[in-house]
Amino acid sequence: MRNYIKSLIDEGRVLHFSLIDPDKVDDLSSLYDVSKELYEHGTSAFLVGGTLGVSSSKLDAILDLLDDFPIPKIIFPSNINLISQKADAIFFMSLLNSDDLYYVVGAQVAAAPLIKKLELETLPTAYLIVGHGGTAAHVGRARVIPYDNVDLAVAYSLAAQYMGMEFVYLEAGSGAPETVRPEMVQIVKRFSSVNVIVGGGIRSPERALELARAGANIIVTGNVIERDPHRAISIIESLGKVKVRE
Ligand code: 1GP
Repeated sequence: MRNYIKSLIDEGRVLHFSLIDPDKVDDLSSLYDVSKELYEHGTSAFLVGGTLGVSSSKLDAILDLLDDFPIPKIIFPSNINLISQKADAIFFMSLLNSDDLYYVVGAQVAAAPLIKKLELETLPTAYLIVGHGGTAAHVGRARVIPYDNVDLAVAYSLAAQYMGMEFVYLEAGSGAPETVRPEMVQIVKRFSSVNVIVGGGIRSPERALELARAGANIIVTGNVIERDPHRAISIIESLGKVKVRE
């Protein structure tokens, strides 16, 4: 999975990942139809996860449903209950700006033996909560990085890089009224060599493009898929046309 993602990034593409929150899915057949559209329009992977109320049986049901589409299914975990053999990989994330050691390393230690047993591929990721932060910031006891504090974002990203993490996820929080700012993405990319994932509050192709042009490698959208799938598709199509630097 790591190689698949890296090869797409190396081709100079900006990827779109579709986030499905199992807790927000009421109708599996309409999720199937939307997922098919997202796949056919070029989303590069499905992320499955959510902060509140996700049962492992619902997680498995969603992963089963997505199995029809030959792109990666990656777990986006909020806690140790979100582990499944049905996924292709898991973001093995540390919430680096949490004040609670559980979210920095405790959950990871608790989860590691099961991940080993299931031979689930891990994608080493620093999860950094920025700005609004939403439910993830509250539950994860994050000391959020202000939207305009690029120095802090760079410091955390470099720390992540030096600890061997390959991805930094700049998260404004699901449904955030303001996304991570392109300026922050640009400076993080200038001063570190991590792959940058950006999510939280991205609802328009214009904003997605600004973030892509600033250097984001992966754009994640969740809410817009549930609320306006056609808009999500227009985001995917816009990103598909981006030609990246270097
Ligand atoms: C949340 O970054 C993701 O963890 C996606 O956010 O639901 O606002 O797209 P949205």
